[in-house]
Amino acid sequence: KLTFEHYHRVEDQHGYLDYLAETYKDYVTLESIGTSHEGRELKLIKISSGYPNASAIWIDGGIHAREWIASATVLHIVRELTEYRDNLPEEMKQVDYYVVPMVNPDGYEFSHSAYRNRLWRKNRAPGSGSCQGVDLNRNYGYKWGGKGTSNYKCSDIFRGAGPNSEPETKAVANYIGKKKPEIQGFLTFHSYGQYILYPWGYDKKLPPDYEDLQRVGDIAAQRIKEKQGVKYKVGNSANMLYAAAGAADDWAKAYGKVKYTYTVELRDEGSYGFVIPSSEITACGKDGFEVVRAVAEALVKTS
Ligand code: 0X9
Ligand code: ZN
Repeated sequence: KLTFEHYHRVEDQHGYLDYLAETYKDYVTLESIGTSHEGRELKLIKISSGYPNASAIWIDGGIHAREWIASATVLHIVRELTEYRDNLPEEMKQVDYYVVPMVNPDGYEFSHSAYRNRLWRKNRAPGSGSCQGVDLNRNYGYKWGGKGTSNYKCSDIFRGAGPNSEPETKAVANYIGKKKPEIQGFLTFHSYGQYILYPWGYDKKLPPDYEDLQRVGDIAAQRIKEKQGVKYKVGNSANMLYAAAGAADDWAKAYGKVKYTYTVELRDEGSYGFVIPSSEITACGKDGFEVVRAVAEALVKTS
């Protein structure tokens, strides 16, 4: 069991997933979708609705090493979907969930290894010093190499040697590709800034169905505002933040054909930034839950 009062190391996070699979055998299954550069497992937990033709939502976190709150938030959501399943709104019980709480275990562990490494962002692909690692959120194969990326190894936004060159990226892309068209929601959790962002991110362009994406994002943001008292801004990635190509969200939308694709930037708005204290995990977990709920409702309504 996990406490949600602290950030947990990868081993403990995996232990929690094992515990859930053991305890809720009838609807929870675990799978390893690949291994990281340093050989850590990329664990996926599937939470099944039990309905044969259910739509599914993909949820991931921890793609950026220093954004500790992201994987903690995803685990908090997983807890709501399993241990507190009886309390879920009906719509949320009617979709399946594929969840990878920790996409970048090597980077995460590195950011725990010494204080000076706390702000590590990339994975741990071979290299030396800061010239090691690839920004996994610049490594995906849609518009790879475009705006907001670098081909300089030492950069924090190094895009890697080629599209999906990294085992972590490849694992996610392969899996989502395999589950097409079942997966109709894609949520990737990051920090910080309090944004609910939708594609495209590679440039200031909007997908044809952007009004649906804006509407569902607005519903989530409004509920977060009402229940949690904090504001999340909803909009297109490149317009609200900056253009950055080769990110997971654009890939999911373009190649995965996932309609409701969002990048969620959790709390805060900059006071603590990446080093947000663990006392905020529960609050962020609830914020994230509302985004999942809004997407689940949209899927159940339109199916
Ligand atoms: O730059 C990123 O990868 C994300 N922000 S973060 O501060 N967590 O690093 C934003 C990604 C938004 N999506 C796209 N630009 N496609
Ligand atoms: Zn991030």
